[in-house]
Amino acid sequence: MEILNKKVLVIGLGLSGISTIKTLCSLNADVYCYDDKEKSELQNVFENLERYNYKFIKNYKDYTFDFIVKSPGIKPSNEIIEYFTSRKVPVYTDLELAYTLFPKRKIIAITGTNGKTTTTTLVGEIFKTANIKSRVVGNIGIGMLWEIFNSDDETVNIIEVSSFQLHNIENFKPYIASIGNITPDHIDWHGSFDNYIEDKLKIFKNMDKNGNLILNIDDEILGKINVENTNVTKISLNNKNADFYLSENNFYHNDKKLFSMKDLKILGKHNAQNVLISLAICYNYGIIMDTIIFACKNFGGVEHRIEFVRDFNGIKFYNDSKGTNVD
Ligand code: UMA
Repeated sequence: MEILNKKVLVIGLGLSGISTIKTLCSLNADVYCYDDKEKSELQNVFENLERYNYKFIKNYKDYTFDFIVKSPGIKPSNEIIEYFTSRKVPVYTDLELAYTLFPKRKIIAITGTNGKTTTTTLVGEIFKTANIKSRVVGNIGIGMLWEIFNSDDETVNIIEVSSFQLHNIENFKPYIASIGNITPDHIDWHGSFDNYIEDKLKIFKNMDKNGNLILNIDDEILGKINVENTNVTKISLNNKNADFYLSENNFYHNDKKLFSMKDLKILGKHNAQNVLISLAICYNYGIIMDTIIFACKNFGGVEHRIEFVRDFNGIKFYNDSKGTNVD
């Protein structure tokens, strides 16, 4: 996309908005931004953006724009989004823009209702161990556009992707993608579970036979979907027909035993699932299995995700304060 002088409105001045503004300004777009918060509440943001040439506006109806980039969490039913959508102004999130602005960058996209942060972090660790230039970005807490703008075509972008980001994609096309599970979450945002599922499944809609989609076939929804446009690698905690599976607490690739759950520092079936997805992603990327196994065995988990705190009077306490749903 030719971005020079394009008039763009960035809505939401959080992590994603700041990263988007820096990138668009650096590409010499004509950048405007809006936030529900008042100017006085955004002083930190303005300081962060001191070096960039953009305009903060409140009276958005006085303008027209070539396109809008909204913070992922802003609902489609938001008044400003509806205002511009009804005027046929395209609305994207940073995920679509990342692909549109930098189509040659290598993208691994990881989604699922639960476990995506752990999987994304583990995949990042495996790439690091394999000495492959990579960055972990996205829903994990790192605005992706500025990171991708500052990297090169050789760097692999390992992106944690949310349903909010996927809602607004058109052409986004990862090289490898994974969906770990789909259970009800963010229903207030999507309007229904069916809409949520539809948005999650968009992750592979533009993929082709050069790519690979990793699916957890134990999941009620993912086990039933029919994917024809790209290659599929199946993972399972109990089904030996999957490409990567767990059997009697051992990890297998096809029928070759790789290592045992006991070799890992992280616990639980949910983490075994995250490991299986990571194995499949990294193997499909071409990393040698010994390196993948070495990195998995050394992985210590992610803060605030079923993180063991202490044993008190025989009761084990875990910190899962990052969880956003009942599952
Ligand atoms: N705002 C408005 N109007 C609105 C809503 C928000 O003006 O209607 C403004 C707020 O005032 C705020 C800004 O928009 O100034 C957005 O802040 P934010 O915290 O919602 O968003 P970011 O800081 O940009 O963080 C986003 C993701 N947040 C959401 O999707 C809600 C982060 O995921 C992500 O890490 C970050 O981009 C970088 O990519 C968080 C998350 O909770 C961790 N994600 C959900 C999840 O994991 O379940 C999807």
